[in-house]
Amino acid sequence: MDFELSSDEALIQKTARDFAAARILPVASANERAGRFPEEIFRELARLGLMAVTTPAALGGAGATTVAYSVAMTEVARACASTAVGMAVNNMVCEIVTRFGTDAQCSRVVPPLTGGEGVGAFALTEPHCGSDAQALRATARAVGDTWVLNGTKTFITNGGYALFVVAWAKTLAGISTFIVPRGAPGLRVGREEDKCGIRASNTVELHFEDCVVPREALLGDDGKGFRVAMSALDGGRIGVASQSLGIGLAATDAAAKYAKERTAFGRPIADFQAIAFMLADSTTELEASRLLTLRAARAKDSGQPFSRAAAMAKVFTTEAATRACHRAVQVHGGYGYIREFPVERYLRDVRVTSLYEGTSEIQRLVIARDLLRSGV
Ligand code: COS
Repeated sequence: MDFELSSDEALIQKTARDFAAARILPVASANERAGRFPEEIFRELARLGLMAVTTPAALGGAGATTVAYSVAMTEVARACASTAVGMAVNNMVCEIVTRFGTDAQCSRVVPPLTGGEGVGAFALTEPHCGSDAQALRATARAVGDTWVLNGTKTFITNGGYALFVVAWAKTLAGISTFIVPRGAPGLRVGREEDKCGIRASNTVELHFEDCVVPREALLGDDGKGFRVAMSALDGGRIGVASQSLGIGLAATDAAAKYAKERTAFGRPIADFQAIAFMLADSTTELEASRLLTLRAARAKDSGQPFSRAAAMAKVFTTEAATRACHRAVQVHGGYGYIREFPVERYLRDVRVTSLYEGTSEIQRLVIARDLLRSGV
């Protein structure tokens, strides 16, 4: 397995790193504290191709690989995990529509999302079901030349700002996928969640109340939407792994810097094995995470099955990054628990990564089912 980046991938990584340092990091902490959705940053990310990295250039994307997407995501998340999750969902929505949409759907929906006119949202989860996605209750009835959607979606990232929502509902044929534009009659944005972390991201309920969309809003085949959702989540899990890697790296960087500056008993605390070994463990686990994540991304790029690889990357990386953030707070002592230092934000931000786009338990289930079916 080749883990070297191609020159295009390295260029995208550098573009993301430079932009994150210049434009995202300086406002990350203030935006997170204020719960301010960084719309202007998303527009600038779109201009750089980073809101749709794998989408073909003909539709306004960067036309690059999943590996390029992964390394760009890590760079953005190193600066601001809230920005990273908004970027991740937009990338995922562009990929779903490009993959399953008709030419007409692609040309109507994708260019505004790649061009920074607004963001996309992914609406699967409902108040009573997250892990058990097939239990969703939203419905879609065919009425004349329209579909009429009813139901409630919850924890919808970007939902309050979405230009297009990709939403799942049950028709007579089964779970199906719909593209719902902003302003569709009967689509109402509900309450915004007051979250523990990633507070600059927008997380809302969406209510579909006799929401009317045209027949052409159906994405893919009627009744085949569950597969669309599952295959989108496989890719999304590489994004979340990449995001959590960025948060873990930022926390470990901050901890290493602090350990060299802070003295105790007459020496920098980095001289104590108790501290140095924490940093060593975080760095080792994050490097293993990086390799698992790149491996999943390369598998996706080469057209191989990658569900298991993506689930392994997600469960390992999100949990390793969470440990790294805990250690970073520990290295800072009391200073790790106050807002003057960034590590408390990393710890709050990282926690959601082993919850959304499939909990750690769901990743283990996906891995176990696959290995019991196909062997190790
Ligand atoms: N890609 C394509 N198709 C898939 C798939 C995948 N990764 N995983 C499952 N499918 C298909 C199966 O092949 C099966 O198709 P058929 O009905 O044609 O045989 C169908 O989907 C049902 O699969 P399965 O029986 O495995 O479904 P389960 O209800 O047991 O659910 C889990 C599978 C638990 C893995 C799934 O519900 C899941 O991932 N849940 C987590 C959802 C999630 O991540 N939510 C977060 C939302 S975004 S914040």
